[in-house]
Amino acid sequence: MSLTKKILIALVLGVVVGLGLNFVPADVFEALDTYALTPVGQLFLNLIMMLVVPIVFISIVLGVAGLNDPVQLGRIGVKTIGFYLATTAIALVIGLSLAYIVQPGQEGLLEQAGGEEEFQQEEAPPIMDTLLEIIPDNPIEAMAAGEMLQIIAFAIFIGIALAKLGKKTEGIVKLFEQGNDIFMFLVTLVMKFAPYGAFALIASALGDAGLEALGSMVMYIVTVIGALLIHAVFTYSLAIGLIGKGNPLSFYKGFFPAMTLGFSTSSSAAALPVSMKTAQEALGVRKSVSSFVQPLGATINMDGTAIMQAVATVFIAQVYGVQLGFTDLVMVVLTATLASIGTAGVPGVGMIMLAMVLNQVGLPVEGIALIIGVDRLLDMIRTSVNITGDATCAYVVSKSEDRKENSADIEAAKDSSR
Ligand code: DAS
Repeated sequence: MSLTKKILIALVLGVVVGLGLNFVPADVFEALDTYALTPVGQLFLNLIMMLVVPIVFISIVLGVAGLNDPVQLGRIGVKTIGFYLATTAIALVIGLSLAYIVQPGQEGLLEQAGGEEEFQQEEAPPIMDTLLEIIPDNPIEAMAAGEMLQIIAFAIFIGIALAKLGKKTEGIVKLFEQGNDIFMFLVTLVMKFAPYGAFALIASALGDAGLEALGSMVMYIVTVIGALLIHAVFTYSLAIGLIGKGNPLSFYKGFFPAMTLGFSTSSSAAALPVSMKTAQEALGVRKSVSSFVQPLGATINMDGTAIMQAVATVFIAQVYGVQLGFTDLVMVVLTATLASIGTAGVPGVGMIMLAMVLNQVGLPVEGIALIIGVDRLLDMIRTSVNITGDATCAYVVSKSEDRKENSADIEAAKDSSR
């Protein structure tokens, strides 16, 4: 049986068992969760997180070194950032529009939902600090701390040096190529454990969410999932079909194993090794493009998260009876887009950024207590959308580079025949 089928079965079993755990005594669930589900889930998460920093560093170094033409790196960079900003803005508009159409929040819901879980507000870094700190003053410390943007920046510099130094450093390039083979092998090895890890993570999350929380939040959950599906199906399919000139169905079929990993781990960073391997092997994305676009996207591009923030902001405003004006909505779009740039793709980061967005439009951060109980479930789905957006960008940019190369070859052939 294929790994994808095993993960799918694990996901279904995880949902069934997770919902079933809502009907066992709380102390039985606690014991099961503490001694079985959480350890297995955390072990799996640690195994893949262990590979993230070396894979991101090595693949970007090789990706940039392979672009022996810095102009090409610049062109890919501009296309990538432009695509990410455009799709995040579209995601926010979809989220805001659906929230206004469905009107999921109603006054007085705060008491019903209980909102018993206290939300510990953490500050996401101010955007200017993030942009200034992209260049690490200590790259080894950046790697130890998992500062993804700093690791990406350092890897780009190393890649440019290797591209420029050419034969002088071909031994180092060989070393990085062998390092890449090592870590790609380890990804395959760790993924054999994925069905067990996925089952444990989902059963634990659903068992913990509690059916009563799910019940009172049903309109909020439906609105978020609806907006995620609209964005994933329409926006990405249009980009794949119209810009990438590809077949959206084969794209989704090929990328599905990575989507299930994003779903079960709720972490773009943890899913990154598999996302890149899948994009390169199943979608035919150029290694040099995938190695640059996807790690960058795992950090700065989170369309699924932007959708949750848009719906949550409107939902909380409705529950508190606050009317959001047009300027408020523009602030939501700006803040949510910028907020996602500074935070890495790890479980629950969307909640941290939501606090920033609520602050920006003057809504009480306490409103987050309403939705925190169901956030883990929605985090799974929106992370899957986040990494699909990154892969879509890599696919579209890679295909445009192919077309550019083909037309250059045709021009060259015409010149030589003249
Ligand atoms: N879990 C985050 C990610 O890894 C998304 C989120 O928290 O919204 O993409």
